[in-house]
Amino acid sequence: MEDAATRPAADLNRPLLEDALAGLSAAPKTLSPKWLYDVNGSALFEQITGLPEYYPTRAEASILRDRAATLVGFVPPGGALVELGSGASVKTQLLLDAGRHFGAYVPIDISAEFLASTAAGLALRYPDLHIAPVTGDFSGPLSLPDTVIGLPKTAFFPGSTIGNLPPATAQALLRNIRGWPGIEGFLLGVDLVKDTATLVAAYDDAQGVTARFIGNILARLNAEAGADFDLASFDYRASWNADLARIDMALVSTRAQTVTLADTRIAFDAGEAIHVSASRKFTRQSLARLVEAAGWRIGDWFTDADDLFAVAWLTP
Ligand code: AVJ
Repeated sequence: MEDAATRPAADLNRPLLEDALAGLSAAPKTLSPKWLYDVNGSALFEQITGLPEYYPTRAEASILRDRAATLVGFVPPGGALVELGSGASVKTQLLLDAGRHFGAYVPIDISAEFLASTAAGLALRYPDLHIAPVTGDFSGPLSLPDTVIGLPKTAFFPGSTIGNLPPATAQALLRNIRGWPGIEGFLLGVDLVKDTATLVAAYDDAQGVTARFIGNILARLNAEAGADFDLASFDYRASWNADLARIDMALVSTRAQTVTLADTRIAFDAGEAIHVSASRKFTRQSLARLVEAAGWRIGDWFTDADDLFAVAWLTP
């Protein structure tokens, strides 16, 4: 067995290490949420979606189920549905089941392993659909497979994942999609502003699954970036930031300590936080401002019976 000190440099996950070094050298300390979604993290997130406190998945699914016929009607015959951050594509099946006229489905996800198994499962279930998975990080520019370049396209970005991107990154992504050849519309799921107790409970569940999901990023740094985090000395904290309309998710050092990351030593004060993720919440108005600045308009707006969540139909 090699320990972190003797592990050859080539074994390290360099992009993870470099990103973490930059984030942990900043004040306040940060880590990027994109590193949450390895195989373990993706499985933990799937578990979150079934928690009693985590309403967004159920609320969005109820919209997709109740409005499936209307929503798939936005996709022209033979058109491609291009999904960002597809994960297990559970919600997508509500659209694919109703959208037998689709020509192609392009799931884009950062977790290559998760994507491959999801695509294989979908191929069995939808034998006539062209499935063209793309491994990619949608916080940067995206390129689409050649096989779908000529098709009319509808983007699908459910889960309110747009709310996890910093506003400038969200803008860049909206603009990038707006520039895809053949883009005709965009189905965008967004979580809505609501009472603080409901919001905080959704991100700080009683079973501690969200705490494990966020804490997994430190386990990953230990396994892949030569770090020596003592996981037991970081607590998870979720809080509502009313000014920025977002939930902040952080790991808080319970004591003064020094952590080594590859060769770099990083000092923590007792009570010092690492900001890991933010989940922005929207109103129809705040979403309109965001999308209009990127060349889209809200053409239609669908909410669940309890007004927890919305699926917006955006048009160029
Ligand atoms: C799927 C990325 C939108 O912010 O609600 C859930 C991620 N993080 N609980 C969200 C998440 C902690 C989730 N997104």
